Amino acid sequence: MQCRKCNQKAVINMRQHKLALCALHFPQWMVEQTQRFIEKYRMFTANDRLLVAVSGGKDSLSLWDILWQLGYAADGVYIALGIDGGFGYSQKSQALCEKFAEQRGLRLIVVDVPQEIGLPIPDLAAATQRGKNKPCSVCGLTKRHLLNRVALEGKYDVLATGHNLDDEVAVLFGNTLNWNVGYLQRQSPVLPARHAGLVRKVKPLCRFYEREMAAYALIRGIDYIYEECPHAEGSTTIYYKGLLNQLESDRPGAKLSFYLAFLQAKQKGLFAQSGEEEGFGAAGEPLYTCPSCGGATTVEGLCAFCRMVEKVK
Ligand code: Q46
Ligand code: ZN
Ligand code: ZN
Repeated sequence: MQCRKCNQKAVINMRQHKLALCALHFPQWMVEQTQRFIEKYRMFTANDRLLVAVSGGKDSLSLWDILWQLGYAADGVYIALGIDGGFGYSQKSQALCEKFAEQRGLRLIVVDVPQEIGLPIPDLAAATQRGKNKPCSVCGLTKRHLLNRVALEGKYDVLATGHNLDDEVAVLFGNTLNWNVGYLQRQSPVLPARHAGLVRKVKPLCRFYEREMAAYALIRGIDYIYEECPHAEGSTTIYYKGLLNQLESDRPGAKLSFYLAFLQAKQKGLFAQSGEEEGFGAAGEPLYTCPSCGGATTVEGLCAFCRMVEKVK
């Protein structure tokens, strides 16, 4: 297989695009495509200050690398969850983020959950009803809250995350199976800030396959954590990803067209878009202000994060 641009040996063949590229042209193509998606979905402009949520994994570090190459002013934020899993998961991933930032002279903000809240995620989950079986719901809530807070406090215009197409399609698939209209209305490459306590969120990698991200990180020599979080095992998302991979291998491009057709259908009004205005969530639900942290909440009174922290205290 030869590179379409230079006829050298191709390192990747993207069947859904009928495009094979070499080790020089593939990363260039990824960077150009990202810029195209940033413009197409009106994610942000060169004047915006960006904050990239990095986990130490290939997607978020590659996103930071791409934005850096494109010349955007992007700082990173790492949430230290205090998860060990027998191999120092959090410690290792933090070290990789720090190394990445140092190599490129970028600013990394680290938020330490045990220091902030008093307990690492697994203990926090055990101390609340929410984490009875798995710490993931407590972890997700904590990450969302802290990322949003760091972005607001630092006066960043946008919070960027490294969700790739496989992530987005697995979520879409799950929400479609359950016809979870509220979540479907919210799923988008851009989530505008609908409340003074919320920051704008964007997903510039949402159209790249996981294998493209892995190839990019490898070619760019990005040192990332290969191990998954120990709590990810057996998750529904991983199960859906397996099913979708099977579909993709029989029908190349199936994931991408499922996702793009969903975005188009939404644009055409498949789900009545009721909550475009500030003060309302994507599903049109009113947003209140948490009296403790000033964040947005769908119920009057403390937000879910502050309630959890109260409970732990
Ligand atoms: S939610 Fe669950 Fe992840 Fe948190 S506890 Fe690990 S697997 S890191 S994306
Ligand atoms: Zn080439
Ligand atoms: Zn709150």
